[in-house]
Amino acid sequence: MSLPSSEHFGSTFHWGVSTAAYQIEGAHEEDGKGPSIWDHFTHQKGRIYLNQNGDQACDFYHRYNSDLEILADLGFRNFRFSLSWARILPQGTKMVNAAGIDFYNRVIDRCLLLGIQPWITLYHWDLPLALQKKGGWTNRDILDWFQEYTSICTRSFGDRVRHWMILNEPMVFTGAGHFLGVHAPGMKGLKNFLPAIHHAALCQSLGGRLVRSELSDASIGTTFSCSYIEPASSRERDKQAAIRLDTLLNRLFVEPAVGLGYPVADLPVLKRLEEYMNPADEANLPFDFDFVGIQNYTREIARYSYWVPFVKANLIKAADRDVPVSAMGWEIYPESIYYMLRKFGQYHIKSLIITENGLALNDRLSEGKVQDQSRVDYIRHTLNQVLRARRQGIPVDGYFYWTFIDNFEWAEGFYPRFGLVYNDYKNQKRVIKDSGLWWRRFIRDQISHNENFI
Ligand code: IFM
Repeated sequence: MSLPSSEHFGSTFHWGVSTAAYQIEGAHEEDGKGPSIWDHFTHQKGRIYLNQNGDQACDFYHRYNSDLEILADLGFRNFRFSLSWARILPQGTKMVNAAGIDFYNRVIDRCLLLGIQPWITLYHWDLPLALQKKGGWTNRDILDWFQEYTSICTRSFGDRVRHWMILNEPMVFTGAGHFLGVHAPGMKGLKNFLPAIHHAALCQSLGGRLVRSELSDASIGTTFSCSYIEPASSRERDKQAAIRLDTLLNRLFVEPAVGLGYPVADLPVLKRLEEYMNPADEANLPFDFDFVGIQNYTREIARYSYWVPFVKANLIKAADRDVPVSAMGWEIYPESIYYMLRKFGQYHIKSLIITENGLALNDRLSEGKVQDQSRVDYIRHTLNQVLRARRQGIPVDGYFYWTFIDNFEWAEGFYPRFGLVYNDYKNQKRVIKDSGLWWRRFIRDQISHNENFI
């Protein structure tokens, strides 16, 4: 197949990179910032690979000026980052930290000066610890807390920021953080998972409505993790297992948002969400998003399992499947993004943006270079799949690579490197990887039409 240059996507296609506050900022207790659940969680022994934490991370808090220059130099015109709720409201509500607002004002202004559009995610997992002490996402009061926080953000930054995303991957922060307990706040079980799901689903639509009422010109989205899920065999019970996991991992949050309600029919345990629902809730779950962010990294293979409660299914590790794997242990499978675009395309959402996609490798710095040709290959294959979907009429209007710079990868610590820019954590020295140089050519100079993409 011959390949597209960036021109093939059209001049209005958004090319960008994505990041998140806790993963890059550092300065975890500087200038009045309050602690978040991730500050707390990472300081508990045994939670994170090698007991690492994001106290310093990439020190973006101090280095944003030069980092944004690198970003602009690579040719990106869109930068997705999240706001740290605890930097803005150290106790979660009431007292606003002016220094926190000031920091994000400086980041936004720097972006605009460099010709970069800021895309803000309101919540990327770092809940203020003070709110966790009141139950966090399991407490229905989060609707009020989130409303107060969102209002402060839109009023502070809405004059310059057009693109807003309400939540980052609610399935992951509710599932990993409130059911499995492997992410902050480390809660487990259905009794935490179900209320967290319902309150997150309500906040995603409530946040959308609020941003729209305060900023009439805003383009409002929210983001979903998703993976193409296939059954391990043609046996009926594996097929049904794949349907249940697809319901849980891919459909749970988007369907209430588009007005379909929770997908109870395909995953009956979700009926128990009713215990947490007030009479008006059902009507409040939908919101007419301007775009939905798709975040896809891999494909999963599902099989029936008698032993797994509620879903009666599990995922077969990529390492046990004789397929290429990333440093996260995820199968490297670029076609997944095409199937996910088709899947989300069925919901008739106005616009889909790939707000995250990328490849984690165990990159090495050698003689001042990072040679990551396999990442370039992955990106090229993936973009071909995005173009395939776009040519079939699926309204995909942007692609944000995850991530700009190597950063703190949650429970995996600093080991997996996803960045286009290598970070030497000993001295915070940045080195543009070969993949970053490739992007610069791709976006800026437009790779030749004749080059073979695959
Ligand atoms: O690093 C994360 C990000 O915070 C959310 N989406 C997936 C990425 C890679 O695991």
